[in-house]
Amino acid sequence: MRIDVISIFPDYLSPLGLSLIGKARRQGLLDVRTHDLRAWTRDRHRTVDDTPYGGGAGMVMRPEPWGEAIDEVSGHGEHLPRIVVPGPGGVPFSQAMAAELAAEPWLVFACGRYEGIDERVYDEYGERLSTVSLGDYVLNGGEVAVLAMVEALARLVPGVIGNVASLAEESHTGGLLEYPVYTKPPVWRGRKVPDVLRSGDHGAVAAWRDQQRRERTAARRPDLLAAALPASVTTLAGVEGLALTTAVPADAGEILTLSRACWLEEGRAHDSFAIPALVEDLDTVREDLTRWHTWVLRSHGRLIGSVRARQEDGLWDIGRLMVAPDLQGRRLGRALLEHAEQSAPEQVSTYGLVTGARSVDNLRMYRRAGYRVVERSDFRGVPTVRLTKPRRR
Ligand code: JEB
Repeated sequence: MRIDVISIFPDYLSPLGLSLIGKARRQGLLDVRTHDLRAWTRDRHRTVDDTPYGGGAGMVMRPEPWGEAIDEVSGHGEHLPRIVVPGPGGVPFSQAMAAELAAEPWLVFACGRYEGIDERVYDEYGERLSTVSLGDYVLNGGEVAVLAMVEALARLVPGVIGNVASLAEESHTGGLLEYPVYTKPPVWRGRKVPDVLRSGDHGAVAAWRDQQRRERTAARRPDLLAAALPASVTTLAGVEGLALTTAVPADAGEILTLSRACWLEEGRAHDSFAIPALVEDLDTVREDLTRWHTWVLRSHGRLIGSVRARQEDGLWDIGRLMVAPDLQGRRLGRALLEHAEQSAPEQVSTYGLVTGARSVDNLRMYRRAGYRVVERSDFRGVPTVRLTKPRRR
């Protein structure tokens, strides 16, 4: 991957020669080139700034050196690099953006100073250029932001981090903060390492760490909790990169596909393919997204599960609980069910759902989750059961 950085303080970027990024450069994994913006000035004083039109404090970076610098660095090949301009008013930088940028073959970072860069430079490069903010505080220029962004994205470039397992672990945190870590000595200044971590009980360690993550997230980042996975999912092994989100219309096609795959077995078990989840069309799925609260579970972007719910008087009606056939039997369905239950509004006193009378595996799971059969019925010749569960408070 090639990274060019243009700045009036190229020395500010010297840390990019150190540690893992320095090593990756020496190994040829990263081609980082820094440039002095003043090389593209033409006057005796190598001027890059001027007073703002319309008045106001400070100075603004003139557009000409930026245009010439970006054009010369970018060349005129078939594939032009994406341009990233750090600024306090940009789109917030995130791990997702780091992953997106890490997948680019070539990036140009343009570090502004003073009050920023003449707006026409942003207009000139249109879609090729993104303004990105490191966070909600004010820096003096873009250099520190570039150091942070390059560090975050470089470690996602294959080969830059030797230890691949540490990356896998990060993608498995389920939207919660990290658990606290300890090493030797077992007692330091009278402070003991928690006994459970030295117990050798892997299950107890996993449960303790999950609990710690939840407490920390609630205390420090309550904004993350709503999207976090239920406790039962974060301790699951073997399914990585999980993200649970509210479904949007763009999810409808994948939900339809997954429904068909999941309810085919139900159709077989009941000798009927007239089951709604099997026969409905895309428009119905889309329309239902407006009538139900629907959640989708993804693993590295792949839709692997879904569930929906809506309120009917005091009842929280849960339905369309599905998990991709190759990932069933890992408690993901149970986790989605718990998530739907926890999302019920205050007034709800009972959870309810309907399933096929011959769906033995599903019925066993619902029973274990606390559901009991309250009614037997039949839908177009298919025997069904209605189950309910009182809400615990
Ligand atoms: C980035 C920059 C400045 C208004 C006030 C001050 C170029 N998260 C961030 N905070 N500040 C910056 C940033 C990022 N990314 C940032 C580039 C420049 C601040 N300034 C100073 C600009 N506008 C100039």
